[in-house]
Parts: sequence; structure tokens; C-alpha cells
Amino acid sequence: MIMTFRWYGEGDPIPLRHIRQIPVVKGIVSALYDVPVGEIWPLERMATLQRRILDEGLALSVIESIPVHEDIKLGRPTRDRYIDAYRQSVRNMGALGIPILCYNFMPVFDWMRTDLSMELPDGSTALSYDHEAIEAIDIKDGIPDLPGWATAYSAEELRSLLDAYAGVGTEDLWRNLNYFLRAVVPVAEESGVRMGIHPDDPPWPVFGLPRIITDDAALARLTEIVDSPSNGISFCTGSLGPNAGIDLIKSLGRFVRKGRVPFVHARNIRRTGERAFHETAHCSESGDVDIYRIIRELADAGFDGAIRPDHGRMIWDERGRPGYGLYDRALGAMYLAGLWEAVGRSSK
Ligand SMILES: [Mn+2]
Repeated sequence: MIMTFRWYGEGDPIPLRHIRQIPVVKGIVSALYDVPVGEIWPLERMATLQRRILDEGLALSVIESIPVHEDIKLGRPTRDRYIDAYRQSVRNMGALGIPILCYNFMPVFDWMRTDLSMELPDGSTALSYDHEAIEAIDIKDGIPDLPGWATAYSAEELRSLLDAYAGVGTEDLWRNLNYFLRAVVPVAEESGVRMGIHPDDPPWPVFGLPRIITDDAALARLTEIVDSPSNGISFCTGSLGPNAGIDLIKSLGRFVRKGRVPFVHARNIRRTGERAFHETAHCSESGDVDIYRIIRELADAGFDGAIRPDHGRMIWDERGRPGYGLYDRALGAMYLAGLWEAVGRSSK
């Protein structure tokens, strides 16, 4: 297992030299943030990013994410050219020896929260989600006032995307994912790149848009589309965790044993309602995800991929990108590494 840490490139307020001071972190999870969606990620640009990270004594372990163009998710005729570009970006990753690609297949919106700085009793803040607040918003009336999304699309772009998705149901989305994976996974396999889909966050439909990567059955269906170690899962405990119906430990163990989990996001959440939760510190006692059992299961199942502490709280008056401050994620990395060492050494 390699401990990794997400870094948003030169625009990240957290410098790599601070990340390298977290003793257990060996790898970086990053991306090229300014390549327009659908275009090829140039080899030289990825090589520059990789060199920059190597110069700090770290490895570029994971690309998170190369975004999937909406035309691919919508199954539009124009998708083939975007899929070709995607394939080339994957080949470029392979040429540089970057082994893992995290991606997602959520329509229009990526992760969704209703509050980016909910105050917890200890004075720290965390991201939270309340489905009732989401339901109260009619996005047809314009751009929703949602944290993180207000500037992602113009009102016009959003309206036309929503119109396009009006005719796309769950099975259509599966068909379009199928088409994408059949085209891209063989290239990933040839290139030595393991792709891992990130579960939908949260794992249910929002604004009437279909979401399909929501539970254990969906993960099983995903892995069956192409039978390849390059067609895997970025298992995110905090994305699947809000769905109380999922046995996270069982699901994780099952797919790790099949060699289908190249990447794990460790995040803890506290469920506050049927479709409501907030994020917490990483340790088991803070939330509803038993992180100790997650790590023990990874060890038992022979996990050999990358893991990173996912969203953390904002603590110690840190300011920055919600969920991606340095301090709480550094605590998370130490906690995860401590569990991993203890589990591994006590089983020998
Ligand atoms: Mn995640």
C-alpha cells in the first residue's frame, strides 16, 4: 500500500514541500487542471508535473481525474472524438509510468454538498449534505446557489445540459458507460494503467439526474463490463458510506480480492438522516465508517494499491479549499498509516 495525498498543482495553497513532511506520504494524487474537458492531456505537460513532484522526493502515483466529457455520458454522436482523446491521455499516462487513473461518470455535477463549512461541536468545520435542502431547489429556475457549483456552468449551459439529460435514464447511462469502457479499458491495460471509477457522491440521484455507481451491485455490474484489472474501482468510503444499506467492509473485501481496487479514498462521515450526513475526522470513533475494519480488510485482502485521506475538516484556523486543508488530512494520513502498520505487524 502506498500512502498518497491530493495536491491541486501550483494553484494549491499547500506546497509540496509541506506535504513531503508528512512522514508516511510517498505519493501524490494530482491532475492538469487547465486542460479543457475532452482534450488530450499533453505528454510534456504531464511529464513536467511528474518531474516537479519527483524533485520533492515524491511519486506521481494517481491522476485524479481526467474528466469524462458530457457528450460521452450522454451518448452523443460526437463522443467518439472525445473517447479518442481520452485514450490518448491514458496512453500518455502509461508512457510516463503513472499507474492509476481515478475518474467518475456522474452527469453534470460531480460531488454535491449543501454546506462547505458546517461547524462541529469542537469548533472545526466540515462539509455536509441534506437532501431536503437539495429537493427544495428547482434548478430549472437558474443556477442553484450551491457551494462549489455556482460558477461551474453559465445558466444557459446548465439549462441545455439538463434538457439533454431529460431523455437519459439509468439504463441509458449504463449503456454509455459500457461504450466508454469497452473503448478505453483495453488501451489502459496495454498502457499499464489501472482505471478506478469513483462512486457517485452522494450515492443517489440529485436534481432528477441519473446516478448509477451507488452501491455494491452497481460496482459488481461495473467490473463485469470489461473483465480486466484495468477496469476497477476507486473505493471511496465516504461516498458510499451515506448509504446505510451498503456493507462497506464486505464490498471492499470482495473487490480487492478480485484485484479491482487500485485506489482507496478513506473518509469518514456521520449520518444525520436518511439522506443527510456530514463529514468528520478520519478516525472510527468520529463517524459511522469503521476505518479500523476498512484498513484491516485491506490488509487481509492483500491490497497493493494507493490510498489517500479523503476530505478532512478545517481545523486550527486553517483557511483554504474546503475538504482539502493540510492539517486534518495530515492527521488522517498518520492515522491510516498507524492502523496499517499495527494490523500488518500484529498479523505476522
Ligand atoms: Mn472520494
